[in-house]
Amino acid sequence: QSAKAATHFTPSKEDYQKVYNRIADLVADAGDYDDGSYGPVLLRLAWHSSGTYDKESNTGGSNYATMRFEPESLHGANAGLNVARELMEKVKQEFPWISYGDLWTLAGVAAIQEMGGPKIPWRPGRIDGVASQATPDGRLPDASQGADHLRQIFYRMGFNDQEIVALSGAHALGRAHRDRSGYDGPWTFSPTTVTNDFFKLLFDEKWVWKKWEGPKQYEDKKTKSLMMLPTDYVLTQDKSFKKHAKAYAEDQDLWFKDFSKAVSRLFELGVPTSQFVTSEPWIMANVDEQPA
Ligand code: CCH
Repeated sequence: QSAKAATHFTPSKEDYQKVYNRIADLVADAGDYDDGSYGPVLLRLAWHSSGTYDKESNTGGSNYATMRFEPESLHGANAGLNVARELMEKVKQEFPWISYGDLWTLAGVAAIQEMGGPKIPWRPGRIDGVASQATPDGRLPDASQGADHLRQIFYRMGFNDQEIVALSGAHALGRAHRDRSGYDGPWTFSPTTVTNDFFKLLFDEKWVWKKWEGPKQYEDKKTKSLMMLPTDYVLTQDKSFKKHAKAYAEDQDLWFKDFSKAVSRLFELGVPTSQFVTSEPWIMANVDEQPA
């Protein structure tokens, strides 16, 4: 790789595909970690590095990967994401020419695609920034709040109600950790596969407050093994959110299509168009679509 670290190396789509493949290897090679995959925590890293965007001041977003620096790395919302950043550090060592912003968002793309989700159009061009470009704490959503808060946070990024709901379906994946957010448990029975089960379960199960010492969260009455955050449950209570959540519960293809579009945009927040190396985003190949 040393030749490729030279200043004038211009990586091609094939070079980025190699990075994607390396990330995909690591996603699958998770041993006993959580549910056997690093996919969910990598997606969360990509989302938290993008979701700081503010369209008014045009600050935040995925461009500068400022979560590498304190205090952003220590913001409460980012607890546990050191796992994902450290994992990506291995990839960075092998492919030193890629920027952290491109690496982290490409990891989000690989996580979704390799866990059976839709293709996420993606293109490189983010550049490594400096600590002073980090945004203040409080730009990411607070799970204990309601519909007004969700709108305030996501409208600030430039998303509408339909996109807020589409993005929330990511909670089909992964789990909450007591020692990270304080919440506990998975949202679905298949936390390493991208499905519309998050929406289905929201409507099909009866959700009751969990009786415990931890932060207020819901549990499914039947098995008591699943959870919903207050911000998840509100998607069934707010009239406008509910309309979209119902549609996604009934039609996984529709959700895949809308989720793909919204995530693709999410990962580009804060990146000046002029920085992208291509006007048409790329579709990266899944590992199983490539010759062995
Ligand atoms: Fe989320 N999320 N998220 N989330 N999230 C948590 C975990 C994941 C909120 C709160 C939490 C999105 C939106 C929201 C993932 C992707 C997305 C946790 C548990 C909390 C709390 C963290 C822990 O303890 O480890 C709130 C509030 C919102 C408001 O909308 C969006 C959008 C996305 C992606 C598109 C993923 C994936 C996880 C699982 C992480 C893991 O480690 O398993």
